[in-house]
Amino acid sequence: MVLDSNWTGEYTRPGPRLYPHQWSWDSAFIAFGYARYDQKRAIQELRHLFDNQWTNGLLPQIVFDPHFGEYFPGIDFWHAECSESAVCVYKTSGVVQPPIHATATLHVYRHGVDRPGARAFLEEAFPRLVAWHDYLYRERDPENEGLVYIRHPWESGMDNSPLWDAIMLRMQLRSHEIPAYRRVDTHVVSPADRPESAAYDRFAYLVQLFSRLNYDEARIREDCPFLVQDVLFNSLLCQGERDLAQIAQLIGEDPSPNEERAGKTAGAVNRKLWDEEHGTYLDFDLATGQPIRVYAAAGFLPLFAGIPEEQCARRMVERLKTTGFDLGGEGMIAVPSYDPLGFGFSPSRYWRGPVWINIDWLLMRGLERYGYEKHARGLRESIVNLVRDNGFYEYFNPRTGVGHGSDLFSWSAALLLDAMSDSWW
Ligand code: 9WN
Repeated sequence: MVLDSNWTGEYTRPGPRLYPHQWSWDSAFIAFGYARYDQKRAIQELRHLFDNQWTNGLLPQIVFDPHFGEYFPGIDFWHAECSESAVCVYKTSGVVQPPIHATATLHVYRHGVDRPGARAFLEEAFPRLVAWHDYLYRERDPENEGLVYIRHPWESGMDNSPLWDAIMLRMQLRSHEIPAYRRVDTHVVSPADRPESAAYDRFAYLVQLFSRLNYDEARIREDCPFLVQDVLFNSLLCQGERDLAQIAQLIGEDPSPNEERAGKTAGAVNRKLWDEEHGTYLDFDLATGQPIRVYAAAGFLPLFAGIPEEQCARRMVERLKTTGFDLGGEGMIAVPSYDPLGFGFSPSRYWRGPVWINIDWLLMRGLERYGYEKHARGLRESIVNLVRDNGFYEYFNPRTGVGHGSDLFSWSAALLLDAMSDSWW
């Protein structure tokens, strides 16, 4: 019902009023849900995104729908036409989101009832996915480490997380550097749920910087104050490469380049991002050359990609149980996006602590992958109960379950459908 009401005929809106355009990782999460009951739509959803890929392989965070104007920043703020690579009628933003698309594509194939149709889509999607991952490794991994960087909080998908606070604080803007803009989000939902205006000033500043530099990645890399090797982004890329290798095999292509890249990224995540002291993974700030010592739920998501050794996975589960995340305990309804005992936690403000269904779903599948059946089952029940009792909200207070942000949020519905089905691995 939620997915049907957000379906536009070409793609699914993440939320009816707050997010009327197409968002990249939302579409992938949504495809996991459609894969269970409407293969045609799952394919259309991903195809519409791939059709707006830049010629350099960048898969945009947003594909704008000209029928809906009310969103900041809209098409005109991005100036994607400044990039030589954005030939796609210039209707996209100029940043990306976490690369979970290969995993979604393989999932759609696995659950496809129309087998020839499902296979044909694999063939169609394969070059798009290869171009997307090639772009990331080519443009975002200049030292060839196997780790790619993000250059805007929006690229993490966890836009207002305490993970970014130190970088945001460092960005001392002068008034003439803050672009003129008018937010729409705070007129649609409560401003108390959304990022503060100082965060939006910085979000907008970064967008203006990218368009001023014509989206030239080499120049952006020199000037951008936000360059982060993010745990979640790289974990999803690693799993994406594993799945791309599977797709290659299914359509008779050589899987070895993707297997190698997956191995290289997994190795680099373990070497550079593992925090031995706290038994979790940490983002790395390329501007300071230091780890970002902020403990968010995303630090546990290498489990989803099978990255940690068994022994590290055990430590992570211990840590999830004994910190404010309270896995399997009575204190939290589900695992919050940020440690409730961490500095700057908020139970209701966007990405600063509420439960997000996508994060808990990734964690659930990760726990399942490592054989932590009881915890995976507990998390599955939490996801189902949370949505059943409180509605299809974008995020939820981890103590009370009260919903926040957009109502009728598409990925909460889509991932609920997937969570209710069998184990994956
Ligand atoms: C900016 C659409 C998107 C999600 C992100 C979430 C939120 C946008 C915003 O909504 O971000 O991309 O305007 O706040 O943080 O993960 O993809 O649902």
